[in-house]
Amino acid sequence: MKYSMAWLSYRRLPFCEGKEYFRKIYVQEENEITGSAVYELCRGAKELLGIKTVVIKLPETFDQDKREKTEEGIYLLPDSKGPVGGGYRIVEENGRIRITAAEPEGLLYGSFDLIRQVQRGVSLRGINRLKLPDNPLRMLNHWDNMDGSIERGYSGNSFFFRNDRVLVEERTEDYARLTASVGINGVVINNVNVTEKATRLITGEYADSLKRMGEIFSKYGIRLYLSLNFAAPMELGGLETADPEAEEVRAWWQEQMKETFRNIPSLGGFLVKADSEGRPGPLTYGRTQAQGANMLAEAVRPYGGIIIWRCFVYNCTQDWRDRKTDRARSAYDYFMPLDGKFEENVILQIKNGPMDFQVREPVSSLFGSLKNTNQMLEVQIAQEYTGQQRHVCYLIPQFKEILGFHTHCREEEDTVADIVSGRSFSHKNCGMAAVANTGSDSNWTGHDLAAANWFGFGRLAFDTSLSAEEIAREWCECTFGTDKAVVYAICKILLMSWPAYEKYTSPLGIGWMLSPNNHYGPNVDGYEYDRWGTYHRADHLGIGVERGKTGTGFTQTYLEPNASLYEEIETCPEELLLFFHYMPYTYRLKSGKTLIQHIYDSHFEGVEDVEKMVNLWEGLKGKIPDEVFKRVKLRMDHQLDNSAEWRDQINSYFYRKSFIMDEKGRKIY
Ligand code: GCW
Repeated sequence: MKYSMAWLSYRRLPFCEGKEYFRKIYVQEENEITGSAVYELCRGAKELLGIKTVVIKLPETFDQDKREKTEEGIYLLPDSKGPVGGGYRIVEENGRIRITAAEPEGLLYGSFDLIRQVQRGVSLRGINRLKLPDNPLRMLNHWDNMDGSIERGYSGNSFFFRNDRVLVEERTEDYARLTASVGINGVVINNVNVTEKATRLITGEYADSLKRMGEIFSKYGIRLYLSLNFAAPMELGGLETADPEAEEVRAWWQEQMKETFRNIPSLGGFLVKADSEGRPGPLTYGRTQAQGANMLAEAVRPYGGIIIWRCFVYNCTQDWRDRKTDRARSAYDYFMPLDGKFEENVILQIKNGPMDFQVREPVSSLFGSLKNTNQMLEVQIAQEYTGQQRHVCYLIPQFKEILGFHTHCREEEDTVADIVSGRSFSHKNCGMAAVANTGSDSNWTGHDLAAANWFGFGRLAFDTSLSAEEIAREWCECTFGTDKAVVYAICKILLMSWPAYEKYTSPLGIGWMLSPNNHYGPNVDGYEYDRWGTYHRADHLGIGVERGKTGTGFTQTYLEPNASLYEEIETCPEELLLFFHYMPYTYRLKSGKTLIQHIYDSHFEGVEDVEKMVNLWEGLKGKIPDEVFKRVKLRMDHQLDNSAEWRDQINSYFYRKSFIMDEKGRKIY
């Protein structure tokens, strides 16, 4: 089945102010990336505007400052004094559009930006845009397995692997086009849980296809990365240990990396999940996370490689009776003492929250606390805990809140966005990564509206100052066109969706309460007596995990004034109240409502919000392609049923625990 091109599915536009520019494209420096830029501009011109473009090579001696002598058209001009790091400038003057950048990537991003402006119906006359990427690394992490399945994948199978083979197909290139069009510059193609065949991806066995894939990515300014297995020296090399301090282990990795980088010269490096959920790591040998990461860093350094080391390390065999062990503290407790001990080519990749991609969590307290270590923010656009791409849940507003969080690590430039961009501590190896939400489905993301998270993550990672509303609108106009009614309804649905999901699922930051293993649908006690460290501790009087000083002390891992803010019930943000504190059902919130009444009200409201979303969507019949309309309609009908299930189970559970009636006398079971 042929797939769509999502926001790059160009429809012929009836009108475009300034379309003449696209008749001629002048290019000064020819290389593989500017080649892609030219290709994209020509393709956009043909499909959006019905124009056949003439491409003209400018002589090396072309002096762009003498522009009055040049003809109309689009000029792609390298400019060593121009915007760096993938940044670009687009300026229209006297019938010429000049895209300038210090690096070819910038010319590519500028070209995609120009096409977006055309798609959005923006006049190109007098256009003047200067864009510099905020984050050096803007990555997607695919959790794809070599048998073709995807861990936490909700949109079909992998398009990177099938039956233990690496796929290099037309779709590889189309994926690269989509991904690069929003500014992503690094892709990890295999699951962080590396087992069996995937362990062999670093050997010669898959070298040819990985090399070709790397080349396709490179044309689009994307670097290929792999996840690796820390126990590879044992599993592949037959050694008796994977101890990072053992001489034979270090030698094994150095030899292996020599071969791997020779086989795949465009490789950027590796993502590592160690000592986590059963995966091997340095702790087995009494070594620290830094010893493990640095050993690998040394092996990849000669090839310019980097090691992205995940901080998702915690005890997943906890006893639920134990109230002192706190999974939320875990990453902090492991990594804080190691601040400053990692090599320059190591980056710690930190999940946005201290638990695991719940609809609401505080920001990880490692952000701001770690000052001398390269850091990357990990978010999840695969909607593992937020409706699995069957519910609409536009996550960019959540990411905006995370990025905007003030850690108070410095007087200014202290937000998560400042830290991971490198502004706070002058780091160079840093940025943002998202667990990807794509698969082999014909629309790539299962739910058509989930593509907004893919597009949005890329756009936001490139430009963290964009608002969630702006990104929604951009995506919508590129995907569905500029009809005002369509844009209004779809943006409204997107922006309502995360708050709605929060309302009808678990209340006030407590999280979880969902079916174990598959993580879909309500199950209040699903994790309550289990080993994963994810409890709500509800009884007949109240609910919440006490993480203040009298509890696990997690509040104290934040820098002041945040530590006190979370410690005190009066100042603790209410949306996180139950994350930080055990509270009685009768506690009065700032709204004047009791906690239990808030739970009832928000659950009824959440489902009403979904009803509104369904109505908005129904109003679009005939205004968007029928196939898309129907596909989304089916999912939204399911979302409505499923949200009602959430509402009724949660409300009934708390009514039965607390014996307190809903003041409004609504149906609770
Ligand atoms: O949230 C958990 C997921 C696992 C995942 C793990 C991780 C890849 O349920 O499926 O494993 O996080 O982030 O490593």
